[in-house]
Amino acid sequence: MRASLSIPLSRVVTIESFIIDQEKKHAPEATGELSNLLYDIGLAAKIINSHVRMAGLADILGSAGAVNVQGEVVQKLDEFANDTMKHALLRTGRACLLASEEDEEPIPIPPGYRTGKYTILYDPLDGSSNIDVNVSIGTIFSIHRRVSEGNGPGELRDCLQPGRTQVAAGYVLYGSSTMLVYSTGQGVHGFTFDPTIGEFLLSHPNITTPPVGKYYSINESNFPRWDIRVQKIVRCWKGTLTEPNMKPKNSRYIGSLVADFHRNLLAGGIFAYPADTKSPNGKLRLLYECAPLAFLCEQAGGYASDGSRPILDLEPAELHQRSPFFVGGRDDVRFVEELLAQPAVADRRA
Ligand code: FDP
Repeated sequence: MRASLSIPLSRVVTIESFIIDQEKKHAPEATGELSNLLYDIGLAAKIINSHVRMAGLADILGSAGAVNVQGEVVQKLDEFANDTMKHALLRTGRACLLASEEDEEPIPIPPGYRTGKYTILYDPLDGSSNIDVNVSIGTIFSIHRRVSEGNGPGELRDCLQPGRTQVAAGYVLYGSSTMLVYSTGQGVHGFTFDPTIGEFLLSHPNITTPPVGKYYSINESNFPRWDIRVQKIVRCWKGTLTEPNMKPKNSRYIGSLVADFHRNLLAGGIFAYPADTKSPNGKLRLLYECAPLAFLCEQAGGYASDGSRPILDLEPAELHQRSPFFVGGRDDVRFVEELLAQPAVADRRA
């Protein structure tokens, strides 16, 4: 139920007041810059949300590159989301460099604007193949403190940091309601957008995820392309193969990472996008997708792995690097690591 429906509006906790309280409690010496950066992202989320809610009207208003009834050029939603994030983050003096899943190169601060101490990496609209069919999509973000010295332009190495050093990460889910979920390393907190007052309200404080979940989420059409050990893991989840430490699970796969991750975070489960013969390094992007969700999951008591190593410990070599990804309940992900550590031999029971 929406917080505003059960709590008097005068008593609800907005995302702004929550961030300030968290900062006062955990980092009284902080300058407030990270808090402001989170507000900037919250504002971008509201703008993207208002356009996502109009997406069904795109055919009426015209498709990408076409001219709408007002004579304006209609932008594709993912391009719009990317531009909105840039506009919200580039000119505030808080960032030294941005990186977007939609841009080949890092995005510098425009000339004449101050550079700050943070880099923000983001996927402006993840699950974009779902936009046209009215299925939930999301925005994912990851924030690091710069490692290059001084206050000049940011450098590539400011972006290429392991997930462990993130100072904050989060996502916005444009679903049946819009939610912003984030962590600055003090737990994971979820806010639901109340369109009647235009605010994100605290609805899910201190989210935790169970060590063993009831769902598994994977694109099973890739089954023939997986390593024999991944096939075995999925058979255990389905219940067609039995292992002492694994009870069968229920399958749920939307094919929209933020939505799949969010459901499993709240209800308990494991999401997997392993390597396969078509995508030998996996499909998902380490910096824009895996690392921020791994950070949130660990903060909620879960775990994320590339199959043998914690996602948060991976040292990125490239901006758009991909990684196999297993994320969810701690024991569920450890089970994957254990089975992947075994020799790749056919199981006679399978
Ligand atoms: P999409 O291709 O629709 O943009 O990383 C992108 C992503 O969606 C994720 O959101 C989603 O989890 C995954 O790819 C789905 O991939 P498959 O279609 O291969 O299952």
